[in-house]
Amino acid sequence: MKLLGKLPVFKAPAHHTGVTSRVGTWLGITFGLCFVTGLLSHGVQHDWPWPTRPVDLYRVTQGIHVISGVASIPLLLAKLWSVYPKLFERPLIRNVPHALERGSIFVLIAASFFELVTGLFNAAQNYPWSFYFPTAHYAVAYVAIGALLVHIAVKIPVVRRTLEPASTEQTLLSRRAFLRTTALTTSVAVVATAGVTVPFLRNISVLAWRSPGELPVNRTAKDAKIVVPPDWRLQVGAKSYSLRELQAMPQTTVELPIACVEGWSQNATWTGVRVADLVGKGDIRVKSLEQEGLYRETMLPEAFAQDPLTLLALELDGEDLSPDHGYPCRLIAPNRPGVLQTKWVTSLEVLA
Ligand SMILES: Nc1nc2c(c(=O)[nH]1)N[C@H]1C(S)=C(S)[C@@H](COP(=O)(O)O)O[C@H]1N2
Ligand SMILES: [Mo]
Repeated sequence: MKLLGKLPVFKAPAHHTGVTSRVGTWLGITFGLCFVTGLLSHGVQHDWPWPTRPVDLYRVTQGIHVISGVASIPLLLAKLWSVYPKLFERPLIRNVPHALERGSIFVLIAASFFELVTGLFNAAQNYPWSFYFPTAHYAVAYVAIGALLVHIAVKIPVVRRTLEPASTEQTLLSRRAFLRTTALTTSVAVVATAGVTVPFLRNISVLAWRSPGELPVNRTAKDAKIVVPPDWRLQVGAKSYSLRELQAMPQTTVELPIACVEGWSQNATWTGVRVADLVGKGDIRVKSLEQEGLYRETMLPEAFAQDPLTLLALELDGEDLSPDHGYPCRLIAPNRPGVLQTKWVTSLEVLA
């Protein structure tokens, strides 16, 4: 046994450090993309400066966030598989640097699993936990990326060495096979889900959690307990407008996507009154008829409020808004996350 163990040919190909390095490099890239786009998404939802153009920018960054997250799952599993024997190496701890390295790996694995699992459940609109997802997902992202940076710093010399060509033809081939399988699994995972946000993949994304065609609904009028009073009027500062009065104002039609933070996105045609025609200069507080719920009101920065594409929409795809899409009126603005496209709007208030 001892003798065989020394022969490289008999070493399981997947457990070779060359494989670990390569899969690790891919994983580093998908994790990096996921982290950066996640930070952006967090920023947009927390009043960081964010442009109104290109109109699809958030759609793209959030699409990359979810797709790179999905790709990371098979890559992480392949990576763990390739280092699996090492995780149980004895002695568990050799010295202080070794202890630190092992500790960071443990943190890295735990945090990565937490991020990928919570992210996946969130994308599937399923919240089987009691903590508030965005805060936990955001905080643990820093833990994961911190541990990853330590891990990369420690491993760079090994990665450099092992990315060089393999020693024998046979190990080379079997390692390639493992890498190819990993790449294939990752591609399948991506293609199977990316249709939620990439239009031309819609029809082949069998696992996409949103069906193609209709604009999806995240929170229905019933879930939000919306009751539109018969004498509903839109309140804008001291003024107010009935639905008929809004319909009688100059109407604008725009094509803009809803880009949900949960990853799906879809374009639609919206018709309504320009917000800039209703309010004066300044940031705007947009309130809805919803009594509770995190997205019942939002802040619309001045650059968005004054943008000619930003509407208080009365119609979706040429028909009156349905209750679920925000009847009597809803906000639609360019390059804004779905959570901030407030439905069932009841007042606009210019903030000083
Ligand atoms: N008042 C209110 N507006 C809301 C929400 C909400 O919960 N309450 N959900 C938002 C979310 S998360 C998304 S993705 C979009 C979806 O719009 P749609 O249902 O018309 O597709 O509405 C947004 N507007
Ligand atoms: Mo959303």
